[in-house]
Amino acid sequence: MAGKNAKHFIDLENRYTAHGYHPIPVVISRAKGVWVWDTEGRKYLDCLSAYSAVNQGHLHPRIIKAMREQASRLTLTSRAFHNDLLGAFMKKLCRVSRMEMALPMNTGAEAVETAIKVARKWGYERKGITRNKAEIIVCSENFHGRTTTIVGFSTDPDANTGFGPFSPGFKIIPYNDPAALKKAITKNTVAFLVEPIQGEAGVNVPDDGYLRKIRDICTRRGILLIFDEIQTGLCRTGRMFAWMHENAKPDMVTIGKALGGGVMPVSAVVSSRDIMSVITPGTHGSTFGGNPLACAVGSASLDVLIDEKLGPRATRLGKLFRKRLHGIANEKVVEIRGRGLLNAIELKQSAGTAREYTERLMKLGVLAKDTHGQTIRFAPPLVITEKQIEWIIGRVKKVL
Ligand code: IF1
Repeated sequence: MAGKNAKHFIDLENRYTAHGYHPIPVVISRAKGVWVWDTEGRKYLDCLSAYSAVNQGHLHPRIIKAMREQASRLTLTSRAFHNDLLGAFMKKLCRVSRMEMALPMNTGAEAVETAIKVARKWGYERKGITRNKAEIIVCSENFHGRTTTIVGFSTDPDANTGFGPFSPGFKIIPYNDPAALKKAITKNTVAFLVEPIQGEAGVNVPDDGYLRKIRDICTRRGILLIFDEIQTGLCRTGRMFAWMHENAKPDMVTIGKALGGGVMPVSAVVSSRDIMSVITPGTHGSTFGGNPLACAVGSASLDVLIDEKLGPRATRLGKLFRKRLHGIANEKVVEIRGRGLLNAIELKQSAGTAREYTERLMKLGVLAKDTHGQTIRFAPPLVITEKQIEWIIGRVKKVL
């Protein structure tokens, strides 16, 4: 268990902070690269990366430098005025995502809410769908954020019990089932919103070809394909975006987490000019969306991913990680799955809960997070080295 010093911080947090989480009992006070240190100086390798928001590693020097310099010049104007960074940052984001136009927001949930609004408005204005009848298809076991509209179409009771009433206009189909998508489309369908890999559901990797198939169905039926790449994007699965593995270019992408370089919330929706043209002055906005500090940090975050080739690195080291996990898997392991450096081990019920394993890993200096009972997710910063992968494997072997 955490020492007395840690206990002080944990008690204080528990007393004054709403209990939305059941954190691993570690109190982090410093971080650098793949490493974090607790209040008593113990060192851990971060295998969560703040749920893939720290792909570039903690306190990346280029990102911190960009933040410091911009913070000494200009941090916030609101979009009631122009600023000298937003256009260039949006152009860079469009280039890396192979899209034409972007809309800057702050958190992932805001980006998803924005995508929902744009898709609906596009449906009414471009497809002639009856007002307030727009339908968006989503998948069971989805995770797209915590706002009431989004949790309204969650299939996780923990995420939505007690938060109703919810927004209508969402239809739920099974993940990884193209036929189910075909059947669910009606004359009022405007979009299919889906994660290329379901993160929270336990790193659900769909069959090869799934992204390509749903792209073709959406094209044929004239509905928008929206990939939520807030967790899978920005090199985490080996490509800049997961859709690129199958060249299944969507109509819209939500981006967040590592776009903020592990420093601050930066998110965005990217799409075509035609689709984005439904947004006109006064129809959408955000106090902090596109703020100069976020643009400086976001731009440096993209530069680091590209210049340090973190996509190919995630592919290479992800393959090594899964190969080593297969090498140490025993009768307790049901499945090892993942892509790039988004990986997970699923344990048998009889092996005990994933949470118990994460607490044992913590004692050995590895911080990983369980998801949905029996799965441990491993998503270290993409700057991790081979030697550090071997170090993690040695400790996973010990707890297995
Ligand atoms: C929590 C999960 C991960 C996301 C996808 C949108 C968002 C997320 C695919 C919303 C955020 C975070 C939220 C955090 C835990 C974490 C998480 F376990 F909740 F599902 F990563 F898998 N789309 N995921 O993964 O982005 O508004 O948080 O910036 O809420 O517990 P956000």
